Amino acid sequence: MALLANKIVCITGSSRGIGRACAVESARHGATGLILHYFGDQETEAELQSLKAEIYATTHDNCRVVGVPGDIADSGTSQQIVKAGVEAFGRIDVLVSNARICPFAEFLTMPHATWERTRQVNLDGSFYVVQAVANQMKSQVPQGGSIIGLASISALVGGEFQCHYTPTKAGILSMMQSCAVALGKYNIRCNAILPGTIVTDINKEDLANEKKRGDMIRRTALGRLGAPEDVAGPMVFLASDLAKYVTGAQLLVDGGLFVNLQ
Ligand code: RM4
Repeated sequence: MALLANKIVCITGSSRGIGRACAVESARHGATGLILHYFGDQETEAELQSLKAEIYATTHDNCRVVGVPGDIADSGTSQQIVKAGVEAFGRIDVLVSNARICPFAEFLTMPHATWERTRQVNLDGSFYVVQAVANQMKSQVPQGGSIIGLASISALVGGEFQCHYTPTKAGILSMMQSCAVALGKYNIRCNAILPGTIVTDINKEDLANEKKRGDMIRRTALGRLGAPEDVAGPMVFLASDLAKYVTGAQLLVDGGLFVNLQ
């Protein structure tokens, strides 16, 4: 079933983790163009090359990929993303605003630079790319698109070493709600995905602590932590026309972590 047939999908932070899984799943679902943003250092450059190879090897033949490097905290990167996307494909149907960082840290001793960088990447970066792509979606014919903000279960609950990070996730959820209201008249839908604990590079160190890992697994109703692929399916659904009346929604993708009090 090709839910994204002929769609042009743009993903920030696509070289690894959830963004990467979303890229592969979009191609599998028939997307014909992928605008893949990545950070642009040596490591993410290599990751993007392997992602491209994976997409070309494992999905359909007519999916073209355009990579756009840059720091998402810099608003110029978002302008570049739109420019490269429109040059290659003429339009953007789907935006997955995904690029995030979470340097786990104690609150009381946290350097302000950690707070600022986390806010700049997660929240400012989201604002810039959502605004830039929404302007493109407004001006294209046919008008409209689907914007998906990667928020988190952390938009709803706290974390001892995440006092800088959880406010950015709450902010992204709130941004999607207000953008849904602001952009509905342009046929642009905006929704938030709230992943639970998904095993990626972002929490590798944190989950290396066996006790913490075990505790997190026990809290899920499904008895396991998430994989990036677990988030990609719901992303495809929200991006697709199956979700054409869904806007301003929040979708927890957490294996039942949030509801499990006791
Ligand atoms: C999530 C949640 C997870 C953590 C990631 C980094 O939103 O807090 O448990 O691993 O953030």
